[in-house]
Amino acid sequence: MVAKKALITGITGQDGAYLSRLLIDKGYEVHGIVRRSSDHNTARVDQLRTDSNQQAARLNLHFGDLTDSAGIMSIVESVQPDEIYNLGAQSQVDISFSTPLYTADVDGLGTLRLLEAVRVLGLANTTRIYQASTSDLYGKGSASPKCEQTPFEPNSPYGIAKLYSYWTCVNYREAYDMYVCNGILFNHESPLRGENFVTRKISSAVARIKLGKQDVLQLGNLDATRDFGFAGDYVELMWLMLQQDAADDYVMATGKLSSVREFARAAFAHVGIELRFEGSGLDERGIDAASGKTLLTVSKEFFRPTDVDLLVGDASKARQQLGWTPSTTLQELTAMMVDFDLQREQNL
Ligand code: NAP
Ligand code: G4F
Repeated sequence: MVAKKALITGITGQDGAYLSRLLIDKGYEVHGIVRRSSDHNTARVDQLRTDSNQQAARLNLHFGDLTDSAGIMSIVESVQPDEIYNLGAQSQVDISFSTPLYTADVDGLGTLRLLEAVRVLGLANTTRIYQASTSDLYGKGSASPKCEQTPFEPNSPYGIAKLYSYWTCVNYREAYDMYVCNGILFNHESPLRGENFVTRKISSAVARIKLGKQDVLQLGNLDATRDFGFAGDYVELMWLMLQQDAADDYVMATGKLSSVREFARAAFAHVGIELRFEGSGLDERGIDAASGKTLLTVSKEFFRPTDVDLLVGDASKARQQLGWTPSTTLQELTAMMVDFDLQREQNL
């Protein structure tokens, strides 16, 4: 049987790494777009290239960038993919406030470039497309939990750029009958999460503090509340979405809430440190109940001009129509991340 071909933008990111492993295990020929960089940026998929010859033979990397229409067109033409997973993005919400134009170019127009490449190359009826949409689309809306019908009210340059992509995908599905799906993903984390995102910032700091390599962890909005899942569970649903009779949009979420403060408390607890919170606002501190030492402080530097206070999702549609449920609990996820960082720090 001829192997299916998948093209992944953002293959060097957290989700790209989990998804490429999943697809290779399913027998796919995987192609990934890698940004040109002055240094090595494929660390998250390097293991796939050395695990076994069979896996390495199924992984093909191409230099490209979502801001470069001609390059994207040329890669799509040469690969002729059965499935495209558009994971590439400037994905940091806080950074989008300082780079709004770049974020709009990559996260908004980048999707249009990909869809146009598929359409212009005559692949509209053969190539299925997954778009990495986001719970950040809901922004400041107060309805909770959020489902596919909940109105979008994005309040960051990132969320607004992703909103353009969301509707572009819906429009290409309706106008050109293309198989295009939006996965509206709530926060999903893992040991491969970038260290600028709050959960990994916490897990890596907890490991360093436990090992005596760092004194204090500085965070921003401790009250922010998120629906944290495990990235390894979420990539399975991305694939499932492209295997249906008809394209549709789905929320992916655990339905459970945790504040940043609670996540930090659980991460410290995992290494045997009981954190007691005192004070409020910028004066709030997390204190080691045993030693009385301050291990966590709040800094203005990590607050955003506008933030999303609470995000929790209702993934009933994915559960009922695709049989998908996330299997990893928040406690397991926290333990997995902290243990990974402890081991990494010990080996440094
Ligand atoms: P990530 O770890 O930040 O990875 C982003 C990927 O996009 C990286 O491979 C990055 O390349 C690539 N990229 C950045 N700019 C690019 C450009 N101009 N052209 C081509 N590629 C570019 O993000 P993730 O957590 O895996 O998320 C994957 C996707 O899901 C993103 O679109 C994100 O916005 C979306 N999403 C994520 C979550 C979440 O909680 N993780 C939730 C909802 C939606 P480099 O490695 O070179 O930087
Ligand atoms: O980890 P975060 O940066 O994730 P955020 O903003 O929710 O975005 C992530 O999830 C989205 C899905 O909703 C994705 F679309 C997006 O690509 C990305 O993967 O921040 C989570 C919360 C925020 O409210 C932030 O203000 O944590 C709060 N926070 C508190 N202190 C912090 C910090 N965030 C970061 N990054 N760093 C801090 O020190």
